[in-house]
Amino acid sequence: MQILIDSLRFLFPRMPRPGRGRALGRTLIVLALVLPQMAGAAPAALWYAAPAKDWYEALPIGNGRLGAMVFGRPSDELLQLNEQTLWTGGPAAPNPNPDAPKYLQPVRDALFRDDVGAAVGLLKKMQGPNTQMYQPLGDLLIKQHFGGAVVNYRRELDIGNAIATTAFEADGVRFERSVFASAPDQLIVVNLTSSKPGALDFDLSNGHELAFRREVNVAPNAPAELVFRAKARIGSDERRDPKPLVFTDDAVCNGMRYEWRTRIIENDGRVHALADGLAVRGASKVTLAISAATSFSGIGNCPDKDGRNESAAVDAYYAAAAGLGHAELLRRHVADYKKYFDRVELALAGPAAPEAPIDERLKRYKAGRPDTGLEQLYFQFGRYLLISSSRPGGFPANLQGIWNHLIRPSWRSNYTTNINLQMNYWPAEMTNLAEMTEPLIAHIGRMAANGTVTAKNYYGMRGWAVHHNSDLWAQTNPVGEGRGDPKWANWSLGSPWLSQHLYEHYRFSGDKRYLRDVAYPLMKGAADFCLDWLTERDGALVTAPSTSPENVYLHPTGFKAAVTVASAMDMEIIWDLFTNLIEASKALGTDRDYAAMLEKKRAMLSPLRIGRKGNLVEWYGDWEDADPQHRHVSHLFALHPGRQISPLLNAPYAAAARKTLELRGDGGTGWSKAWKINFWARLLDGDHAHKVYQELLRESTLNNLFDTHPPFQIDGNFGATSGIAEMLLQSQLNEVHLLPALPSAWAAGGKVRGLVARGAFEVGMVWSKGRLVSATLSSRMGNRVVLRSSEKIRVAGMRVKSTSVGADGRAYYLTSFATVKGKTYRLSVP
Ligand code: FUC
Repeated sequence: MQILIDSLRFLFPRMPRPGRGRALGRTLIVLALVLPQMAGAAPAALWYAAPAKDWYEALPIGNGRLGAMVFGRPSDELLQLNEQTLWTGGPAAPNPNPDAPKYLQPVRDALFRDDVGAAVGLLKKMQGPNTQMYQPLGDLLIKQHFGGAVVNYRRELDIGNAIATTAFEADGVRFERSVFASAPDQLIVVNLTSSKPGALDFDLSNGHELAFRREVNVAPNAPAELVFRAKARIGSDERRDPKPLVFTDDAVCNGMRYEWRTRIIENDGRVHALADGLAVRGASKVTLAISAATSFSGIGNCPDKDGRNESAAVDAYYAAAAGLGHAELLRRHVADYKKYFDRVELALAGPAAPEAPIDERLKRYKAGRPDTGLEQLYFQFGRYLLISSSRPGGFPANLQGIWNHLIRPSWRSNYTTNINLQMNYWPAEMTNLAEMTEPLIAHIGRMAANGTVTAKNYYGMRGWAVHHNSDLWAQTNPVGEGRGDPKWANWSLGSPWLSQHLYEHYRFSGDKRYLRDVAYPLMKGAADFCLDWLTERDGALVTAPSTSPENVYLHPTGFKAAVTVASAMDMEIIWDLFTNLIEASKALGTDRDYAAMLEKKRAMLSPLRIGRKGNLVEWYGDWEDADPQHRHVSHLFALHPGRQISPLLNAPYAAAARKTLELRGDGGTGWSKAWKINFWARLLDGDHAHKVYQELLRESTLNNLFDTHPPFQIDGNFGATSGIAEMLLQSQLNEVHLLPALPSAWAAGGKVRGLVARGAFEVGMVWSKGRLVSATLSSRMGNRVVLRSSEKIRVAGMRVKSTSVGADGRAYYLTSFATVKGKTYRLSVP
């Protein structure tokens, strides 16, 4: 028994200590029964028995700013590199379409007389330039020479330590290469070894689709290095032939410079220069350090003439890490990474596929074989991707995080704000990665600055406006260049939706200073825009023009259109912002008059309606959809990520949301499925959420576990990670709801540790046979907690009362008690 207890304690360090009575006994029995089937408490690695065939099988590493896709090819290894600030173009034009404001009233007039065709034509006249594109940095090629055939090959991505490793044997020699992107030292580090002394022979060279300059430095008394210099394209043109590169120092703002170097920092062999690279011969252990920088010096600066000296920046990164060898760089990297990653642990009981390569496991999963190990790995992989693509001081993760090898990536690999950018950050707070929202919050600040100019220049309105596309330069104008479909180009409610993230950061952290100094002023600016944007019709406040991204309706009189008045989503987003501001003003004890005015306006918003089919009405009328299974489910914003609809709050609307989802179906792009996991979890239907999760893994997941739209788009990874957290814990209604939507596939047993709830609580739970067994609650701010659970709750050392409540045909218990900041409470089920 003691051995069992010890090993359980190893797996579950926060397990109650002996002497705590019956609850401990039950927890132990449950764990003893469940553990043998656990898919593995430690996060496994993604491993493969063959090299990547293409980029979509390569493995991503990143430190927020620098990224690489590692192919793991034995004799011609390829690392495709990225740097987060490498984009085409320069500062966004403040007023590219001075004529825009004069069309707003005519658009409204046309809409109000049901002349949608005229409104669409006029809306196109209000568009501006498209955004810029995120660019690849270049390729590092490692041509390794060895004799004999490759045997015992394995490549893996260890997401517990953020290291990609490739290992194989040839001619009796074992070769190993490991790659990691260090955040503390801002370098990508590649370490190569051979088991036989002197057997490591390889050539290094660079590559890129666009022109670049190369330098090879092998001076005595200096580390050998390979230098790559180039310049990004000026415009976001989509012509097949890129504009020729211009290397000038003239006054014209003509694009971003960039440089990266591969330096040999440790080497026990010989090095010499080749015409186009470096040769290493007779080594047994070599470490390369890649440093990169662009001339980007801020969103308002021309990256060429006002850019920073990128070479000096590359040097500075090396200088800051001077003297650190591979072992120390690795130690610092792992310590930094684990500080974030180890905060959350998820272990699910249930069938785990036998130890097999991920591509093999995915194949079997697609064929219908259950694999809870894969399901829990994908959750942790989402957290891995967020830590690797969004670090404080940097920029938000774009449509591809930071990983892109194409000079014309899909949708410009930009920031798309009618769902995608927001979805990237859904898991951040809940899965204990709050720091990773800093780049988003900072960029919202930049968009607010540009968006203030856009609101004024495009509409003559106060506050700040963001349309559906943005980029590094924080562009905020409606895109489309006069040819874009208004169903995406003219969507104008980016600022209130993004403001939700500002407020959620407060709800999870309880940080009032941040709320007062950062979030509140930005949220208020977004509300000012909404107040000006709203107009009155038939006694209600409506938006006009309005769209429901990016759907199309069939008007009863026979035409198809996307532009309407007061789409449900517009009303829900504005409701959300006003509600958050009213709450924030109360929490801060300020701005009471403004809050009172918002309350009045909120009451006047065009109301949500239930339609003929029992669905939630998406448009101004209860009209049919041109594509009833459209990937966007914009009108369910109120269910998720909003908090206006819930089975625990307003069952008829929740039933309408359910009907809407049934009519929409479970299909869609990767991100669409990911959103649906969240929706079903919010409807407290874990089985349906799990079904959609299975479909995401089966139909929208690439062999490297990247989500695919298709093609690759990272939002689905993040959205699914959020959805899984929503199945285990919810708190949007200011209650900490334990296991709100546990699917039967995971009911047998499981354990989660480190999830975060609004109100600033950290939560751990153990469950078995679909019931909560025990939990821990750590209070970060000392707030009062209201727990919602399906079982009565006991709190060790406290007298608490669980009150039974019914909601939506289910029985729940509410248990409320005051908490002390910094204290952890042990909960059990009597
Ligand atoms: C929105 C979506 C598309 C795609 C793009 C990046 O426009 O409708 O499906 O995800 O963003």
